[in-house]
Amino acid sequence: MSCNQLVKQKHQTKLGRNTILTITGIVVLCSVGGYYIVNSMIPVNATSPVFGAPANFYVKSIPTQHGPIFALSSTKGGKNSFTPSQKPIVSVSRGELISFHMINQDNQKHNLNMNEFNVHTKDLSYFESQSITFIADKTGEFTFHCTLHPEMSGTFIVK
Ligand SMILES: [Cu+2]
Repeated sequence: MSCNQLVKQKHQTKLGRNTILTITGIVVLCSVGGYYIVNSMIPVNATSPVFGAPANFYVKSIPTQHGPIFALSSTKGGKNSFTPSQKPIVSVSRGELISFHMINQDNQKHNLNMNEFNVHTKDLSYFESQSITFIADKTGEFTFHCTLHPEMSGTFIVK
């Protein structure tokens, strides 16, 4: 084997090792990334991922003269403005994929819960937000509320 060939062979081996390392790195990154993406697509009241765009509801907790309330906005039906109301009402169809995006705009902590659909945010601090996706898998009238302020509530209707 000539010196030239030896150098060439050594060079190829080195390249090969780097290529393997790069591929391993990409595979690991994709697996970890994929795991989180697929995991984030599992509704909180389901066990397998759901592909599709959810109906988005934006919930703000805001202070009022009469205490904190939930204010609601949705992308459903082209509406997209917050309507302050003591008791907001959300109406959806059975089987719909729903995302609640909650942001706390009050300087005390608030959360949002709806036990029937396993919807529970953590206690959110000032301007902290959390999104929860679930399937409206049963019909009826349900209440979502803040456990820290039982008077803070809204109605969730599934038809
Ligand atoms: Cu609250």
